[in-house]
Amino acid sequence: MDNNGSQKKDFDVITVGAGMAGLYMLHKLRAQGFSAIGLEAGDDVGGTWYWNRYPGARCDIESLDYSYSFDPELEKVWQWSERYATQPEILRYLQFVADRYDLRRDIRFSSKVERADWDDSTSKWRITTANGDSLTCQYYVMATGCLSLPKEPDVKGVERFTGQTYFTNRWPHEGVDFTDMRVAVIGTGSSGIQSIPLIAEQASQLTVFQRTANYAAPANNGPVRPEHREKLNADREAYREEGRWSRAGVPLPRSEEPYSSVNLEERQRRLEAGFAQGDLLTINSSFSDLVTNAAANESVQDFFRDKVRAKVTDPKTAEDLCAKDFPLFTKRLCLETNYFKTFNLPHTKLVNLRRTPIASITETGIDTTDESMEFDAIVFATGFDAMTGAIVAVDIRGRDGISLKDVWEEGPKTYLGLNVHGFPNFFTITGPGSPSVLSNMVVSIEQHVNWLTAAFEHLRKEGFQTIEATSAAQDGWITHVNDFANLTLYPVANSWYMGANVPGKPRVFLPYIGGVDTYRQACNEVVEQDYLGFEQCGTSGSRCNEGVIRFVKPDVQMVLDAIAGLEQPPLDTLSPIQAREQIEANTANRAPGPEVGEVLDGSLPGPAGSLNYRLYRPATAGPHPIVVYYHGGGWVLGHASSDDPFCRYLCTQANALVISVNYRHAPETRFPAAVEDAFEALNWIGNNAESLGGAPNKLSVAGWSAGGNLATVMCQLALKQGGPNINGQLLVCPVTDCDFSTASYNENAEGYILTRNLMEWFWNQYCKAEDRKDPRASPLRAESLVDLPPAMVVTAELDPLRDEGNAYAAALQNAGVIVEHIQAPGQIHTSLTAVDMVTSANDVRQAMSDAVRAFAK
Ligand code: N01
Repeated sequence: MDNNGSQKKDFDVITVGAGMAGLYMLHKLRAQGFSAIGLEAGDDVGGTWYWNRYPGARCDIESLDYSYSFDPELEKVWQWSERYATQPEILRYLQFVADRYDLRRDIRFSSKVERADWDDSTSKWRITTANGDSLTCQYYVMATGCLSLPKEPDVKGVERFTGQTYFTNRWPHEGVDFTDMRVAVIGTGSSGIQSIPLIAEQASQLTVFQRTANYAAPANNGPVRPEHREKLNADREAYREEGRWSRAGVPLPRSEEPYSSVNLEERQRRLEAGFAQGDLLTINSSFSDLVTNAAANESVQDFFRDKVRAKVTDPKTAEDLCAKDFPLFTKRLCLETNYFKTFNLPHTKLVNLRRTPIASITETGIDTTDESMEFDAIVFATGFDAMTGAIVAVDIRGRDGISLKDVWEEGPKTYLGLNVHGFPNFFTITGPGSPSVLSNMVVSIEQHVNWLTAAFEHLRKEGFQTIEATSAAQDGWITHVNDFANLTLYPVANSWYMGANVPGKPRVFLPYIGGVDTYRQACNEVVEQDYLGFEQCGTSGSRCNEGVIRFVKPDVQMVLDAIAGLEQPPLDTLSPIQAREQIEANTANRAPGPEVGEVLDGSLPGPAGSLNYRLYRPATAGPHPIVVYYHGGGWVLGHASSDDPFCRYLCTQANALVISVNYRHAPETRFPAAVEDAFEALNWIGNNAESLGGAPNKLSVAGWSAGGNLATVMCQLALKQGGPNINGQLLVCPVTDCDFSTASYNENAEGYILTRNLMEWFWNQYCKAEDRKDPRASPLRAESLVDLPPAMVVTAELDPLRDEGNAYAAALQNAGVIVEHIQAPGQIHTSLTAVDMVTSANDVRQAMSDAVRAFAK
């Protein structure tokens, strides 16, 4: 039955937009027996490729990859003529797809959606269009694209110009002839960079107004690369599957090597090869850290700038065309064909708006602060209100009439970029919080459509009418999206990824940067866990597996993955000597931590022989407060320098003399040897504070894990024995008790490096069962904690020791001790001290060093 123009008013699904996403959605829905209609503002299919008809418009992902994969037959009958197809060819492709699957009969064109209202009593959406149509549906899907709502031209005097005005993203269908015209182009993003060389071919004069220079690689366009076609043809499904499980939706090898680990010659070779390849992804994939390491990024920026200087003859123009204001890749890289060379043409001029901003557009041209210029036409290549603009352009009202625009006032909130809490049965294809614009859009579109249509099928089968993200699941996802973005340089740039191009738009990183592969895995796991974090409701009841799909911080997860990749035996299956060897080998190549003024190794007299220590002195003038530090390692592993990066961190950040002291280890010497050594060392350091360069009476203790246990035991002993005077205690994931029955021991028994088994192994090595309740082993069991020094207790959410650390913080507080307590979400036992490796713990670490500073005051 034809839905287009029919009187039918109620559908299973209404999908908005007839671009790549909308077309595939309709095709899938029909195949699965859902009644569906597409509403499209334009008068034909094509979406972005319908509107963006400016000269030079092409895709920037190779056409073989930038095409549907859902039908192998389609892939055979459609052959791309070029590596990067032009807009007309891509539009023809989408028209071909619409015809081939007879999709037009289910699309109403020239139907701009204005409102969407959820009706709780019927569990349906009511969709209202500008031409007065009012339709209802169970599921409402916005397939409106990420770059579809043009940004308002925010240039003074824009309405005064009496010549011709064009917008790249709303280009006249009949084309524009610029012959003999004086043309201005404002904007040098992808649209400007693609259109400028072609406009220059016609115009008598071309003036480009550039506010921010962009990085661009050569497109090196031409026929489809034979080796590319061969690779696809050899095994289409394997090729497509590789794309689906890749970082950016294109099958491409990714280097695991950081930039600094590669020698100069090899770096240059890879950069040149990537540049010659002519694509967006190869250079970035040639090293592991170009978007996370500022120094590496800066170095590759130089490479790009040198390429511009080599192409542009006038040195001043060349310099102006060199991107300098943001890290490479943090705005979308542009692909150029003759863009830079266009500025060598005598009738082309570049105006650097940073030097001479536009004062106003006038009736006849553009005035900068420096000169008045006359034009016949002005082309605005000024971009889009990206990712959220087209969605909130519709007045979408969820439960109780809440407005999506209001909910998103401080930035979009979504679960998986698919659904929003408070808006049941409402979905966005490639919405904010999904890889979308950071990926090959077609791969991401297909993934979303497949996920959604499978979800609709599931709900139908299970008899549910509605599905809606829970607030907790959504909050968890937003945190995860931000955590990932914060590991990168992206938030630094004033890009449309950050919403920074639209005045007044909240500054939030919009897409998900964890990768298409990682994202797909998360979406799959949500389904496998019975739609984790979604509430599913029907007339006969509701079901919700409440939870957060990604709660481990992304960089912590990377560490876990790297360790899992080593496939080493668990420490608790080894002898103590083997365990020590394994740990030493694993940490041999770790990042060293920050530079300090001086590192000194020495020894001090212990109760049973001398004890080594390592002293870290700040570069600032002393004397410094002293922190006596006790290393971690379950009383079995480690030594005075085994927490080197963290000690360096504390030294520089807290401006303190950190002295990491060794103590005798188990099983060779068992409890209470470590306690006796630790106390003797503390006393010796207290007595020798001045000769060590420390400030008298400014002594605090710190320790991680078993070292945290010793640190607080020191405070208890010092109080009992009348000295030394300790100003404060920093306890990082401390062992405070021998009880294995806590919730955290059960929840985090496995999978986060410190396991329950390993902790049992440590206790068994360290302490006889009958000694374990001694407060010198289990300080939580001390009779009183009154009068202990101020404490900072830091625990990690995903640590078996979390609850005993939390209990200790609470017990200190109850005893009247000044306590600062942080439970770090998404962190594990070993990540808080993993300086440089786990940057998501930077805030917590900063709080630790602030606390240590405060102890000394
Ligand atoms: O838009 P943009 P776009 N005064 O926002 C300037 C995709 N795309 O349409 O950077 C003066 O990138 C603005 O300057 P600044 C692709 O994902 C793909 O070019 O804000 N200048 C900037 O130079 C791309 O990233 C293809 O300082 C003003 C430019 O206008 C995305 O679409 C092709 C200004 C806007 O650049 C957007 O690209 C085209 C003002 N008031 C687009 N306001 C393919 O190849 C803005 N600008 C597939």
